[in-house]
Amino acid sequence: MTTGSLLAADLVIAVLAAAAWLGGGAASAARRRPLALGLAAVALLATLARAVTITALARAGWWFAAEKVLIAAPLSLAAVGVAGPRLLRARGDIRAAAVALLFAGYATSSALLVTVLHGYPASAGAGLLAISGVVAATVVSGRALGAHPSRLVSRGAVVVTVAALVTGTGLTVGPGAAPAVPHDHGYPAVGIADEPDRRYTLTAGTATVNADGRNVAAWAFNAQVPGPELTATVGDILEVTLRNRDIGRGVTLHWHGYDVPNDQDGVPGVTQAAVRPGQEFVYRFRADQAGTYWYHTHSASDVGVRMGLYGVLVVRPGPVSGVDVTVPVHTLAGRPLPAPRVEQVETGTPVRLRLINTDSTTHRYALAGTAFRVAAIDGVDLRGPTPLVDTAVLIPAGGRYDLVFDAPATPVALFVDGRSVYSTGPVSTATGGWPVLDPLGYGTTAPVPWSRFDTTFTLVLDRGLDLRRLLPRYAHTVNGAADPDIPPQVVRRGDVVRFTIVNRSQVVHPWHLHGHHVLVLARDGEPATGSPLWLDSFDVRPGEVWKVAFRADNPGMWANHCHNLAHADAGMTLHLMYS
Ligand SMILES: [Cu+2]
Repeated sequence: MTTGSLLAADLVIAVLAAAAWLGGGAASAARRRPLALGLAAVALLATLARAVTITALARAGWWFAAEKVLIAAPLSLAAVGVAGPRLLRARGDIRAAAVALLFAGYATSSALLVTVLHGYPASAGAGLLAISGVVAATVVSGRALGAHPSRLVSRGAVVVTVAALVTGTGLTVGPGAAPAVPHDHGYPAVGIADEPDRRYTLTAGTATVNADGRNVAAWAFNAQVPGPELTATVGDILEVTLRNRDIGRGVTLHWHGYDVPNDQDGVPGVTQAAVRPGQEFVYRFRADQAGTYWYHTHSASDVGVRMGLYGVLVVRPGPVSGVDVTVPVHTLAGRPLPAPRVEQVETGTPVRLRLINTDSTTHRYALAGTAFRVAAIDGVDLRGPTPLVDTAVLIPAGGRYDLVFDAPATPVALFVDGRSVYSTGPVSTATGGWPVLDPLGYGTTAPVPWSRFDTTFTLVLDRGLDLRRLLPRYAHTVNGAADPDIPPQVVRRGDVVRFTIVNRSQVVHPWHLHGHHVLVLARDGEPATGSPLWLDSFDVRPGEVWKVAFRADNPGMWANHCHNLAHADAGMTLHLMYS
């Protein structure tokens, strides 16, 4: 069983236990003896089963089980300890066990709420809040059912509740008072003074475009989705003028995967101010990394990119030889955008397909009709890539894979999630059952260039209630906090930095650090064995633990976020900061 399915199973069992205890309490209050006993038996079994799932999760990593061991387990023990003996003694009137069963229900429910609303890290505050809720609910239920606890017990309960509530609230809010990212610099325009080799102008505006045969409203660069393809040769100085015609939410250009100087990174409120309607901003940087990249707005990025404010950036080492095409995949208004149609290619011609996933979720790509190699991932060439046949690749949100092959005499076709997007003729192959390439074991290995790390960080990805804004929201969190309250990761220039990313949520988080490529060291404790993988976008699936490293060689303030842009918008964004 994977850690991801263990997390899901534990959640289901916890819900079952809480519901059965509460149901048993209600049934016994209504003097429905067989039902009450049946539900109590289910509750007991589910509570015991949780001992197994919590132990297994703790063995997979403390991040997955902390609050379950420290808060849920003691509360569950108390539930069994109080409800069990009371049930055994309730031979005559089952109603006598009602308060005890309800207490067990409140205890397991509040432990469940700690996991669902608070998560990692476990805090004394969350534990105390949970206890105070249980005590208060039990006292209220007892009164309602006519149970008359002694004056001492009642006073004790009130004291525990008030004390737990006061300390709990303080402790919960306290650690969140983290230093927020300073958002008030003057944005010095440094850039490069040299004369540019390539000049482009991108004008952002609302537009109507054709998506899969239907006209839909879009936000577009130069009235097209995707925007114009920007190309350069290594060494070129690229100058891109961004103008905003009428996008009220503002626009910037972020060069996804391109490790530009910080002031060219296009993150509003961090490296520049958003470009408002009628304004412009000039980006200028040297194209010194060959590879497949893309650009997109980082202002209101979730809606902005989804509506079409993106395009391709390709930097080639020299003149194009053979067929070299980009295949950006995007879903606009729920419809896949068509990929460029391809003419018949002469047999033996070298072909490079630059696959780019510009959506917020993973896509599955399958190239049928030829053997191929994955020449590069996220713009960086792989070492010793071997030929693959009938193998699919998964590309995370924001990720790029370059597939290369020599054109065979027979047609080839590229399928994305089972749909043909590129073909040189009819190919009828069922690709759904193909195995998926694991890039961590593909190509020729090379030693990790560092033997020690100067700084280490751990990011635990989860969901939780965020109460630090006027409207409470169910945020996507990092270490229990949501943007802008996640403390920045502070590094010194030259540091070798290692960070561990743990996903204890139920959904995939495609992680994306700006300004740096990270070298993958290990996933779930298994070291990477293939070609060195320098990534800027990688899927951390539920229950996975990734270890990656990079050298801090690009000073500035960098966004470090989930590239499911709806998640980033809902709190899952922090910053890497040079001291
Ligand atoms: Cu995410």
